[in-house]
Amino acid sequence: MAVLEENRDLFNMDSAQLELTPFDTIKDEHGQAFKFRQTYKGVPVFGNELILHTDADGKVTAVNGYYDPVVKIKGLKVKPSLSADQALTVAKQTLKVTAAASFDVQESQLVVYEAGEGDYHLVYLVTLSTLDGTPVYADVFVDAHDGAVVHTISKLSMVAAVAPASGVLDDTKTLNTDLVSGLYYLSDVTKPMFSTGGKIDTYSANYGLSLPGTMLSNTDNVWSDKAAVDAHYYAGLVYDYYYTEHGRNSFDNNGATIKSTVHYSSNYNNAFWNGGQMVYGDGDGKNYLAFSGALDVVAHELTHAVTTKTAGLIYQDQSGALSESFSDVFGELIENKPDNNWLVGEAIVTPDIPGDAMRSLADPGAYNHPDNMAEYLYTSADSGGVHTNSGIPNKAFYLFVTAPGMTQQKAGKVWYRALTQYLTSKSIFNDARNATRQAAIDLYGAGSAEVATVVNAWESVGVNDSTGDPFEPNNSKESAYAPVISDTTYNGRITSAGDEDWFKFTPSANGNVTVLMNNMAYDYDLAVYDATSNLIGQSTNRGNLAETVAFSGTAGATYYVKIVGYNGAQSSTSVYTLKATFPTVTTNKWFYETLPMDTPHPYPVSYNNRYQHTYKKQGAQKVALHFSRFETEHTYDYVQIRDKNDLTVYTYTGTLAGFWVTLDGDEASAILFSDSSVTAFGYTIDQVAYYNPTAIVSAGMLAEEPKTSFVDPIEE
Ligand code: TI1
Ligand code: ZN
Repeated sequence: MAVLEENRDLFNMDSAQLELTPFDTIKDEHGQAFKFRQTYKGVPVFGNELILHTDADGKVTAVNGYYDPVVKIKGLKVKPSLSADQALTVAKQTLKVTAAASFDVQESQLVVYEAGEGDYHLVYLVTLSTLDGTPVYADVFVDAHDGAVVHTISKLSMVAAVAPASGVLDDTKTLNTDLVSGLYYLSDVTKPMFSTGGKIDTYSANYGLSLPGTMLSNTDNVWSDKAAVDAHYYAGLVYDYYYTEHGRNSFDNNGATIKSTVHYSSNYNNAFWNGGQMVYGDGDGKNYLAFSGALDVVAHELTHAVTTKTAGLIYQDQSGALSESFSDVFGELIENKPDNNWLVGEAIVTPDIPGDAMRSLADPGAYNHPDNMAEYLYTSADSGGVHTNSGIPNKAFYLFVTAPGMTQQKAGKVWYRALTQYLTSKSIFNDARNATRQAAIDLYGAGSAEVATVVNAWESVGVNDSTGDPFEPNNSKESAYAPVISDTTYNGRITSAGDEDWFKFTPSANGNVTVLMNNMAYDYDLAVYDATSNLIGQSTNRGNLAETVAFSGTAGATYYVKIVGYNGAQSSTSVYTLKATFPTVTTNKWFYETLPMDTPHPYPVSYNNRYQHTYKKQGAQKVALHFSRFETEHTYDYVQIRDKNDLTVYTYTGTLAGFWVTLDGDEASAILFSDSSVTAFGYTIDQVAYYNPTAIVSAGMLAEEPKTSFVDPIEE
């Protein structure tokens, strides 16, 4: 201490006595080492120690280590505002071990911690270790003044690993596993939530009833438990959907660990969310296979957790049927089959009967479930028919998502917003109608086709707005409802004796126009006028016979449809359906070309910036490349996508599923960089596309808009 005091200027130290505390000495035949910890007003400065060495004669030979002269000029208050117990609670929450029954280490110590250059905090350094659940051994630095978690350090050597495995249907997939102290666990530590400790952990109940059971583990990272493989893998896909599609970080949007237990009970024919985790039965093998074998079932269960954390729909009667419906809907959206058949659970239901399922969104009636309020089932079974009456909102969603111009992605945004921002625990179907309508207004604008489409969908299943006709006020030509979309059914009402309902539409090409009114309970009549109020045609059949007006329309002309009740015929509850069919030119102007571009397979090593593909389409507003296969050595070999100014817009590396990349401008280049070792397949660009809104559209050239992938693994 005296030597350090004498030399304190060397370290910019004011006083060795006040700033250093001896804590250890080591002696051997070569001499001694004296260890000192830096302290500030008696509080240790985390990580800062000095070691003074002497030779065997006691002569000082060296001083090494870390001492920070800056900490004392920061005026840090060393009297904590939080108690050690409060810090302990925060630390347990952070590590998600609040439920752990016992801790092998549970310590806390006040230290000064430098979070970033010159950013000092008085913190409780809390160390926790438990084997209850997945092994946890970590340091948490909790600010002793405001309780914020400044930093966490996991002290277990967790190594994220991957393993190929096959699922319930013998399909192969790649699992994320975790190597902890020599054992591999079915624990996915690769998701963004892991930065705050969130994982996907999969357990087995071993055919018993206690939950969560035991974490699945082995020493060779070989996984033969197919139900567990699928529960684990599909939970990851569901996490990814909510995270990338809706920015939702796990079911609580706060990175909560997602737990699943398979092999619950024996031959158990169901799956459920128990309030804290997912639970899967193995099925009896005849009526059901293991329930985790279907992505839509896994998504159904995890969506119950999202619902619980958001709308909180009460699990009975209409609110319960809504909960079931949201689970089914997101089950289908997450399954996201290109040719979605809207069948729920088809992968695991009655393996001997192909094409069979649990429920159908497209046709609930195929499973004896109602698809209209008129068929609503009043029952005390199944919590008020939650798995039956869900058919009504399921069908509304189906009508919405399959309407012209709608996509699964757009419909998913509307349903998600309704669930998370508008619905409440007591919500009934009518509230869901209003919630999805308002969500569509928020996302697409009050006059958008999306709003009309969603209102129509609910009307079609008999979930009517208590305010009556959804298209009011439309009592005159001037207030005619627009936009009427071709080939789309509108459900209006003549609500009083003098009520007139007006609609208008504009064909964008010459050709046949048909206006059809149907489904009336009373005698309503139909007329069509042009913009200068000339009568184009009318239909005044007797009674409730269908009315139709057909004529040859002109591109760009606006036509007005008038509906009136004959002789005062009216009803404030029964709907008529109106459908206009007219020629339209699609506005989607993506043009596809097949222009294969391949790297050599495999690509050579040290191929830096020498291999380049450029797709140029003079005058296009956007261009897009479709990579049907992409495999490079992760991190070391990568592909840059550059725009026409040679600016790198995206960088891709590793093995990626087929994806589109879209750039503004009329040129896109892919450039491969490889280092001096390890090669892989490279890539195949099998298709390209360009966007040109002024192009003349010819049939057969249009397809869906390319999807842009913004994943930039290197940036991440
Ligand atoms: S959330 C769970 C409720 C189960 C209650 C009993 C514990 C549920 O709805 N499970 C789904 C599972 C499912 C999902 C099966 C999609 C097939 C497809 C379910 O529909 N269960 C049926 C068998 C039911 O409970 O009536
Ligand atoms: Zn359910």
